[in-house]
Amino acid sequence: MTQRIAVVPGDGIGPEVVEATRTVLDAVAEAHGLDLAYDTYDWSCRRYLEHGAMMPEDGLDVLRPYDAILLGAVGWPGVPDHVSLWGLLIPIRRAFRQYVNLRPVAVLEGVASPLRDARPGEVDLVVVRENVEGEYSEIGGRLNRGFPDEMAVQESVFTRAGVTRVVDYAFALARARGGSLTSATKSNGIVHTLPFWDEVVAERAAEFPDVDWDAEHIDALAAKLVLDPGRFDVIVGSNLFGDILSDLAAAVAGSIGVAPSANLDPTRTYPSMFEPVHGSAPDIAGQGKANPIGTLWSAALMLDHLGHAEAGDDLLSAVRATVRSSATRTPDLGGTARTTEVAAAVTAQVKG
Ligand code: GGG
Repeated sequence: MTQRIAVVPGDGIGPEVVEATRTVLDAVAEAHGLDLAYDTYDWSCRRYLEHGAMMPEDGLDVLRPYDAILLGAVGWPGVPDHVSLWGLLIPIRRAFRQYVNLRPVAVLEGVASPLRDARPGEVDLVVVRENVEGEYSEIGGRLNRGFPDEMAVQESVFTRAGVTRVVDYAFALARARGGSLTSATKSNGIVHTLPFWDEVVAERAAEFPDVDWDAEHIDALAAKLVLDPGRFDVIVGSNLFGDILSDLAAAVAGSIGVAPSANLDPTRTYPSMFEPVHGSAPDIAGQGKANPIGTLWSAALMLDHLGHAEAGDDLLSAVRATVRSSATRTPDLGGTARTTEVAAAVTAQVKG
């Protein structure tokens, strides 16, 4: 049966890394006999500047029937970041109840971590970011615009259902990995929402008695991720904490250019969305230097989610082999390879 994938390349380097990934996916599909079909949508800041909206009014209805969504990057100078994000990425995450944002982090062989003790094989963790509530909330407003007493209020939203489901996902993942769980909190300073988060984590822990877990305040956790990244396995955090921690962890692993993410609806009622963690990088857009590894790794997560675990593993092995060779590393990894050359090298690995 054909599986249909909606492709939204987006802005900046998004189209470059997505095109590279599409080439590789064709090779993976051929090698594994997969029947994947793609439709591409030009929803982006360019569209916003031309039509006043990042996507058409019925954009979410267009995406709903797909089996998965592959997204590149969002954001471009001239369009405020909150406009581009709340006009495309965040509505998709929310409408399709993608309440888990899964962000694996590993030091790949050939990628130098800025930390002398973080070596390949020693850092292998997953950040589970709550993806549809928390600090990313539309509730709030601005008052007295332009006056000296101007003010802004933003409400964080933590629901029992929302915290429970993401924490359960993280505990189950830690169990499946034979690892441990760390909960990111800040319940000493944030007096309502994060003590509530802590309570729910402790309650859910009782359902997973075989999983070791602890809670760390986000400030200490950030320091420990730098000082001893190898001690972490699964980290669960609220929307904002998970976002920041996963960028930090990606930097610890050597480059945000290789970091993947999966926005998952674990119930599979709606399509899940796969995107690199990095943004649109306008400074290098159009130069052919973008690192496609984050998108390729995200595509491997997509294949796994679509039921093609072996194809996903093969793609990830091809990515690992490509990064191992200095000739096929992009400038962010200290190499000189172009985006298309990396894609060609991964394709060659896939074809074996
Ligand atoms: N690859 C998607 C992208 O452009 N992400 C940039 C970004 O700012 N994301 C914010 C978020 O994940 O909350």
